[in-house]
Amino acid sequence: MPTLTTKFHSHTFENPFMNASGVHCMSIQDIDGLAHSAAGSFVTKSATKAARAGNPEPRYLNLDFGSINSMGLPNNGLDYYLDDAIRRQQAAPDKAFVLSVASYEGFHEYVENMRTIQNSDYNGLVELNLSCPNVPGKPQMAYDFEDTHRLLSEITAFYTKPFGVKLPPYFDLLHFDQMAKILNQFPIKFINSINSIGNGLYIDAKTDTVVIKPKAGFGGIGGEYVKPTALANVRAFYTRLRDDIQIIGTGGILNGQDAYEHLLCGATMLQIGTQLEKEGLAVFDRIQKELLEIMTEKGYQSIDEFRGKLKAID
Ligand code: IRO
Repeated sequence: MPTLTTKFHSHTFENPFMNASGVHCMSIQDIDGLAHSAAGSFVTKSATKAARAGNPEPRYLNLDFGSINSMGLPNNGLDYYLDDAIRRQQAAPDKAFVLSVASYEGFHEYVENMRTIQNSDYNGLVELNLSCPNVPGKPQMAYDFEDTHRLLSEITAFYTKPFGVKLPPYFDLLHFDQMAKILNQFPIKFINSINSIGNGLYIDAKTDTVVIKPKAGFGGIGGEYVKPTALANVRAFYTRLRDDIQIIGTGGILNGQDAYEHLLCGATMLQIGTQLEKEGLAVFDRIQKELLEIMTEKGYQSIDEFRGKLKAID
């Protein structure tokens, strides 16, 4: 029987699967569900300094081929997730997870939130979300290359704990080059590609209306729709980033084959968003079985044997 054991940063996980931030991780109860599930690890809902109610509803809809959301960063505030993270870390030091941090106010709140974590007892992994597409009037940080460079400079001037960045999808090879060049200058431990494809539009054919209320129906697209873009982003960064920067592959993972493809492109951990929302926690068990079947068929004993080994046509 092959193993799904995965080394990520300084931690070893039974398998690479996690939730994607935003799904099943708003409350301590949600997080407990993940902690007790078959997932190898989990990430918390992106937190802002202050608790937020988020955008007006309806703000999420499952679609035949994915999902659209404009949640608008609803969360219980950084202290809520940080206090819980510290408690979990003290109770089970070997059960690593990821604390997700965002910003509502922009640049300075990102810095302030990271300072809060630096000054806390939490010393586990942090995912800095530079790619929320759904706050009206606020652009996605990681589409501004100069600001991203400036932000990472400011943060790494004081931040000494392990962290990575959640990126939006990029669509141009030059942008992969530019962002990789920036990220390679900083002591980040990982990236997470991709966040949802921002500002898509889904129309209800019967009523000729949009399906979510915020931003006139514009929202982040996830699920099956986004897999080719997600794979391209994982692959593009895998071939451009320093070897010590690991990749969390997120986007369009519905089954074992999707997971296998993300790993083949170079991902180390794998996050599931839309399909977790649709299927619930049982998704983790199913996908692991499917991935193990594929590995068995191909004669692989471990993920390390095929990670990153996507073949090109000569
Ligand atoms: O609307 C959200 O809360 C949200 C966030 I922070 C994000 O990073 N990605 C997304 O699709 N939705």
